[in-house]
Amino acid sequence: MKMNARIFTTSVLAIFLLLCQFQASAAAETVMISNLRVKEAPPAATATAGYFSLHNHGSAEIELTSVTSTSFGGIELHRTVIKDGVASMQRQDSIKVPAGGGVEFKPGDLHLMLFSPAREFRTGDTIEFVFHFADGMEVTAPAKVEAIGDQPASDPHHTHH
Ligand SMILES: [Cu+2]
Repeated sequence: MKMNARIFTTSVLAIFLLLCQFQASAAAETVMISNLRVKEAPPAATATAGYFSLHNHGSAEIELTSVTSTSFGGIELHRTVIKDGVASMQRQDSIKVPAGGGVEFKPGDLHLMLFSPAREFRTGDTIEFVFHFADGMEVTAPAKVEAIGDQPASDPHHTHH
């Protein structure tokens, strides 16, 4: 009887591990997070920002609800809005991405607001993030720390006025 119990336990564990692997690969095929980067901040900074590209290769809409990292005390989804020449940041509850679509988190637009860094991060450091979606899917992605300017990258469509 003791032997049977052990075989049973081992089988359950094996199936569980297989399921985890399946879920991980399914998520990786559906969601692609690329160019994930964190803006280098001075040692005393209480917050910095993160940027990335997200593409939904699945056949259904996905909804990014939160991003977490053990390297920060708190993370919010923000959008910078310019109204009457004044820039302000608005917290977003979630970001929906249609099937086959994508969204760009970039300077001057959508960004991750990263509060209370656990330590000082320097250019070249790697920080791990977990992206959480409304359907329970989780995607882990590494970010590179970079010196990123506050202004959006120059857009060739806007160089001629
Ligand atoms: Cu912000």
